[in-house]
Amino acid sequence: MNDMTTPDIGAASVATAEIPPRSLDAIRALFELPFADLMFRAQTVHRAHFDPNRIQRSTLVSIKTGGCPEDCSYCPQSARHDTGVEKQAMLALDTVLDAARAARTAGATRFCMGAAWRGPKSNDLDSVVEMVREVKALGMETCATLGLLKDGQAEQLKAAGLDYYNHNLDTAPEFYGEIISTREYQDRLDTLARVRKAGLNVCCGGIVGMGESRVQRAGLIAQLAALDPQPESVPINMLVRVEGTPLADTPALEPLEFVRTVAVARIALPRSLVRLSAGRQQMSDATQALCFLAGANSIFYGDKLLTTGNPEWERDQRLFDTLGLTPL
Ligand code: SAM
Ligand code: DTB
Ligand code: SF4
Repeated sequence: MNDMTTPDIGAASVATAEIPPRSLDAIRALFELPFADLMFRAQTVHRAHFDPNRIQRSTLVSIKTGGCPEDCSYCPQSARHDTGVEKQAMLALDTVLDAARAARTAGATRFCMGAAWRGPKSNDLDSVVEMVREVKALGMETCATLGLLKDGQAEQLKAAGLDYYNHNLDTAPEFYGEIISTREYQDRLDTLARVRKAGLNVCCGGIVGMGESRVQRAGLIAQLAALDPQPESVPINMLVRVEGTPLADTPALEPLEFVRTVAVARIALPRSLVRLSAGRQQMSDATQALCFLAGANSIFYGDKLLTTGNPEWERDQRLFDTLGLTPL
């Protein structure tokens, strides 16, 4: 028999699918929903904008590793933390192109070049420009994550054929000071504005599991959702707790709380590619499957992120086969 007091979640969700919540209160309320209701809403929004069985794949390469002057407390590449990551000079162009070809062969459509800098110096940028031009010529989408950009640098990258620039807000403004002291939240927003003004696609997300509260996770999503236009790609990273970093002993975030965060991101950023990013190697297949169900439709693909591990191509292929997922 029908229980007439049960709310019609289906109709309500479809009706609200077109008006993404942006206020902190509305985003906080999503986190508080019963899990099944949250997942249903996220799937409904996801299906309104994407094929739910297709996943985009990006491969990362660290073009310049370690020795970074910044003090990001999660990061194994900061010179201030003793993590065993060796400082390395910039990779040669040929090495980068070999990695890009291997990623293309494995099925990645986007190639993301990361550098452990506060921001690129002018001669650094000349080398990256060359890499972007050549990777683009291989027929891949190009992405770079080089830190803070000065006026004119985003335009140089755009002219070389860069498609996306990744720069994360990392966390909520209220928690940010606990994590990083060498650059301000506003510096990040300024770089994002320069990237947008140059006509580049924006890839911007954050990290969870750094000891922030649920309200602060909502605060991060609210900041991302308030970017206008919203970022085309939104990486949601689960903190990789690296020995030697100040966050190494942070208690692990419950996997289902991570899934909730992905679902809320999907609802608040309905048209963005939401990327299940760092932390997949430490996740079960079941948790990853829930993240895809929650609306994640992109991953980092390849057995390394920048300095830490990522599932091997073969494991991801098996997971895709099991779940009936195909590349986007
Ligand atoms: N140095 C540049 C910058 O910080 O903008 C670009 C590279 S930096 C490593 C890119 C992003 O990687 C950071 O913003 C952060 O979100 C993410 N990241 C770094 N270490 C991480 C970790 N241990 N776990 C999860 N994400 C991490
Ligand atoms: C992003 O949001 N996550 C990626 C990419 N953008 C550059 C980096 C994750 C790094 C994880 C730690 C490491 O491998 O050093
Ligand atoms: Fe440097 Fe980027 Fe790591 Fe911060 S996140 S220490 S800026 S490489």
